Amino acid sequence: MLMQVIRADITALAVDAIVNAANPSLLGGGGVDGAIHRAAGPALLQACRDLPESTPGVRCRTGEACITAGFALPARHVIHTVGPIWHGGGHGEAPLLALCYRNSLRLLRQHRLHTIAFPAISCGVYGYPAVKAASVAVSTLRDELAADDGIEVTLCCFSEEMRALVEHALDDAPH
Ligand code: AR6
Repeated sequence: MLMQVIRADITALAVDAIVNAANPSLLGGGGVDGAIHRAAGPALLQACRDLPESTPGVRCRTGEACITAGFALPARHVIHTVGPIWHGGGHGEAPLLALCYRNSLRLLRQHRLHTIAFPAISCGVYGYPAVKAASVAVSTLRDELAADDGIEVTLCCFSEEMRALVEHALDDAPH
């Protein structure tokens, strides 16, 4: 398993799948979600609308993941996942965030894809503390990925500060 950390705009990455930090409606928003929808074009919104709702207005619950095409993006697919909103850490935030990573990888494997880029899910509007989120991301990915499964993971950070912090989590986590 290969895991790298870069500072980049995730919408520019030509990987099999980029992950979107979405909200349960999957109908777009700000942050990385807004950037992905702008870069993919209106066909992405239509593809999201076409996904079934589990309850009115909910296409993807917290911790779940759904896949669409990437449309005008250089990435072939978008895996939409919904991170937890940070409520202080005592409301199951860490296991829910871990589920986002696990369920995204599950979809990647189901679709026989190999390269995936994640943004720092929940670390913007949803308020998850960056150091804690980086540790969940790295330990979950290490746990999920075998050395020889051919999957290449890019942790795509939008700021240098976040890149350094995730790099640190990679150095710290048990190998
Ligand atoms: N490329 C990579 N990372 C980015 C980009 C980009 N183009 N733009 C922002 N980030 P956020 P959340 C980083 O707020 O906290 C939306 O409105 C950003 O710096 O996008 O999971 C959804 O619709 C931060 O580190 O996602 C939801 O309502 C990280 O991406 C809500 O926000 C995540 O920040 C989800 O909140």
